[in-house]
Amino acid sequence: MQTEQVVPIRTPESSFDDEVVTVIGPDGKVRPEADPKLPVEQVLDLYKAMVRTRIIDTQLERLQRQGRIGFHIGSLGEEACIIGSAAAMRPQDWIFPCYREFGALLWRGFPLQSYVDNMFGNAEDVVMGRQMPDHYSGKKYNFGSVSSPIGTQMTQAVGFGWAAKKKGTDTVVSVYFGEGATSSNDFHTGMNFAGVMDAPVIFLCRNNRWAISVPSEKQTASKTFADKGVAYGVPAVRVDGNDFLATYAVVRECVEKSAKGEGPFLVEMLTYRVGGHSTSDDPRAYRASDEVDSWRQTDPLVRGRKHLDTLDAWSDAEDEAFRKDTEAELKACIAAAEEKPKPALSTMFEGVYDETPWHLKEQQEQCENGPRAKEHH
Ligand SMILES: Cc1ncc(C[n+]2csc(CCOP(=O)(O)OP(=O)(O)O)c2C)c(N)n1
Repeated sequence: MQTEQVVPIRTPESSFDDEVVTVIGPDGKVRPEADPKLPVEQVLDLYKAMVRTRIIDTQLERLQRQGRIGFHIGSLGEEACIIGSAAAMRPQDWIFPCYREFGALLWRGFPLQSYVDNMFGNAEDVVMGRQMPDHYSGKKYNFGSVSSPIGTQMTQAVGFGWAAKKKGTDTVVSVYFGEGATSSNDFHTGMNFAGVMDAPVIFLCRNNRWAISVPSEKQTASKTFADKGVAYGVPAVRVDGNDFLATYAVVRECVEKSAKGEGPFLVEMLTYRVGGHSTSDDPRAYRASDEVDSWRQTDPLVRGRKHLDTLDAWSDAEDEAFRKDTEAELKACIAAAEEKPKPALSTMFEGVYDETPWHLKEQQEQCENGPRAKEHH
């Protein structure tokens, strides 16, 4: 006998199942109805930024293997969603990074030399060597600090966005995070607050399928990560994160709406972490190589290049020359960064207080005259 259902319990259906925005097809041609119709020069700039990001990632991984830097966390395979979304933000908008978005920082105009100085933690590193490599900060470029405890940047971004709104500006804030971070407390706090306060925040979820060794299907019982927006009253959308034009188009639309006070958005960008979690990780311990190989087929740079071919905008010779120039520029930055001294011991006591309190002065005195000051540190 079947019991009649009287309690209207809803099963978790998804309204997003097959809805993924794409612009560039596998043949490189665009779907005209979704194309953001950027000028060719801008399309080319986006492509070049993706290539530059890939070159830097590859070289930094080598440097870590050679023992010249201690760590790198990269964006191999995720270049399109990072560059496409960063480019969709207007200059007055703010970006709050996770830890894979050095490409977005460079897109904002942060000098490559400063980024490389951060990798070496030398005296010219913006965070004065106090952090791990890849923990940069770019206030002058409207770019928040990397905060490695998972999810914390989301509440920071929402607070910033809400303040901007209260000040009467039309500043929009974007915040990056991986799909694993949607299980953090700060995701829930941030999404809830943004939903209630209509904060102008674009939540950019890089669904790269892995949170270190945890696959995305073990991260949530929700059918998609975009579904999580619905629970908080935050409009959400899924986009092909390996398609730089689709990511640009979707995020741009969210920015324009947010700037008009039409509230927060959640964008789930579908991509894949082709490399290890960081240089400290060996993914062969937990995932099959054929999975990685199949994602290599959807490489955002290859698709981007195919698109440029349809525009007749870029030749093999130009591509090769651009790669060579970028490699040379990077090599020069690395050589310069390696020559620079480490931050002076005294800088450890700077940058927190406007006026140094007595107990720090005492510690500084002891430190500068103690045995450590005489040794290499
Ligand atoms: C609060 C906290 N818990 C655990 C960690 C260790 N940790 C560093 S990265 C990471 C996985 C994050 O995965 P995801 O959010 O999907 O981002 P992805 O690395 O894939 O870009 C974890 C668990 C941390 N940094 N902070």
